[in-house]
Amino acid sequence: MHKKSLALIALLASLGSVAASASDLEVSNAWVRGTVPGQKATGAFMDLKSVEGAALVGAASNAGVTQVHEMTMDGGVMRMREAKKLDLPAGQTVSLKPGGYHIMLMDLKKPLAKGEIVPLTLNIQGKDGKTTEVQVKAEVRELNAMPMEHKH
Ligand SMILES: [Cu+2]
Repeated sequence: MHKKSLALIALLASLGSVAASASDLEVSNAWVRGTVPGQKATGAFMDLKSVEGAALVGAASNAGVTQVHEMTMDGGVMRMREAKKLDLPAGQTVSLKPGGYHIMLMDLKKPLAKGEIVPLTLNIQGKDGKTTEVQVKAEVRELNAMPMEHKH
């Protein structure tokens, strides 16, 4: 039963008839915080809006190791950890921003200078449970565009 439905999904995908769910997602204001030489990690930020409702379940980039992160308070200290799933409720803008959810770029292959474009791939799970890839081009902004860390 399970195997059969997987085969059907593969067939539909190969026919190109399930390509629509990616266009359900609007991505705006995508940017990456610039880095200085030797800095190995930074964040990517953007606004996401799903018409039908969806979830962000992963991200990828050639810039380095890429993860979706969430910020949590742990005994008064802000920490971040990988988020397996970020819900995107229908019609609501969900902002990835410094101090909140973000896409973490780690083990950077090279510094990211202002004005560069970093291509990102978002893995978006639609209401139907299928995951599609959404391509985003994020512009690198200056290092001090917005502080990433919360200081207490
Ligand atoms: Cu992070």
